[in-house]
Amino acid sequence: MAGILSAIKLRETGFRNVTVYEKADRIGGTWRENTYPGIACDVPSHLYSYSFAPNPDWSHRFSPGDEIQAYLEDVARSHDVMEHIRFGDEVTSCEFDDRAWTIATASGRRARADFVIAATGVLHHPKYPDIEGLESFEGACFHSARWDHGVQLDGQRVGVVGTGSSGVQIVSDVVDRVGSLALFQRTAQWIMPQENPCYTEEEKRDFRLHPDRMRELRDEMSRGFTENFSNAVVDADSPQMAMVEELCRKNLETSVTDPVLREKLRPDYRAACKRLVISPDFYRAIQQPNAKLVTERIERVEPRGVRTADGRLHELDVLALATGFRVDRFLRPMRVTGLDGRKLDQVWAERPGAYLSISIPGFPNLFMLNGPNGPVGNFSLIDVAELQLAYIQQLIEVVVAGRCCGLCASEEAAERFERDRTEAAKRTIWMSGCRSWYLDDRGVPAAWPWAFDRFRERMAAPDLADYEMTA
Ligand code: N01
Repeated sequence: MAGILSAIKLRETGFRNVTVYEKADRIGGTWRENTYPGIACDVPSHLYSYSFAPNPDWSHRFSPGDEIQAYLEDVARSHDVMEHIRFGDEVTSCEFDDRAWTIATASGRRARADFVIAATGVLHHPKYPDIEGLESFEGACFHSARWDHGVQLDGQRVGVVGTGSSGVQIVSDVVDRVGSLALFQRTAQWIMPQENPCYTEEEKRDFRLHPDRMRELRDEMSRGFTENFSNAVVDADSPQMAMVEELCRKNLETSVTDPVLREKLRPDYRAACKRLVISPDFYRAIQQPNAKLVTERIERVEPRGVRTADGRLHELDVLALATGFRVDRFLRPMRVTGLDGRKLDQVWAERPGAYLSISIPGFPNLFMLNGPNGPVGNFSLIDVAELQLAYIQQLIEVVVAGRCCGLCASEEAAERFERDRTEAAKRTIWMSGCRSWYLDDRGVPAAWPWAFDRFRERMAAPDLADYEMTA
């Protein structure tokens, strides 16, 4: 998503020599990799679209993953991006030598670049659980982001580990066709109810005839999302968070009839502390007669299934691991070397960081989209990337105008940003007492801890006093 955006916008502003490196043989990022049953985006589709490429054909308010994949391919094609992509060639290293970057790829190619934009994504590297005996399982076993569509599910005994957004969507989708379904829950999740109506043919025709209506709808959705959620998650005491909590609690009370199951599904932390799960039908799914919620700790996996701490063996044919992602990777495993031989691996040895999530001191003319500690999870990442790219383009302009050869954030600015960020994080809902992928090794949310409006303001124009320029 962010790589396509970069190619389109850079070319629009006159850059002719733009290459996009894609290690796979198809574009799409998250939407190419995640094809599990039931996948959809929980940001409304008219908002989860590029601002410059509204799509009248979205089928639902929250459209499924394959539609998003097709949309991204469409946009890339119609904006002539495809011819700028080198497919199937993984970037292995980027090295700065005082003037420019040398990009090396797995195929042995070496290319020079004045600027490097890293659009490598956040939720990309699957996190496999460390469960004893996992490899001994005799059935089919795969991660949610590596779904094996060759495996038959109909009538099978299916196990799902994990109750994040992926696990919940998988369970809701497959329950009606599998023989039995066991959901292994380590931590209960709050579930935000959400209707997902489809757009009628008439509405789509109307969008086609009046594209302004899509823009208006996008703006309206963006405003609603920002005010009711994005701006509010950073203040645990906000009335909006209390409202979200009430909606989730009511959803649980009214949707789950069995009091024992209801208590098993009740989280012991505040709603939206973990990334909020949005689902119209998870509670329906988990109450089906062929479904069971397993809350006993997984002891080990055996050839025939999953053994829990109470000694029970849950026999399975298929085991899906919806266990999330390693969220601290970003550009890695690429080897990135900046000024004076500085290695990114060393700079990020403790944890990844960057000034405004975009620039790393000592790494001139390297900029990240959806980099470390940026707004993740609670916003449209397309909006985020568009704002970041417009900011990065202003930095590039400084170099192109001849004011310097290269620029990157100063150490002082990066430290100040990190200090302020860590302090502000204390007030967020993410630090109200739960374990989640937002929290880094210190328990500090690796996210933008201020209102989304503040992010927009900071992205409007760079403060060049925070940057070091090289002659
Ligand atoms: O992953 P997660 P995800 N034994 O990290 C459990 C986006 N997304 O792929 O809570 C047992 O949220 C873990 O348990 P616990 C969205 O930003 C969006 O679901 O740590 N269980 C947890 O339940 C989302 O937040 C959409 O105790 C283990 C689960 O696995 C992000 O991607 C759809 C375990 C991991 O949940 C990631 O979501 C999908 C173990 N050893 C994803 N290890 C939409 O837009 C982990 N778990 C709808």
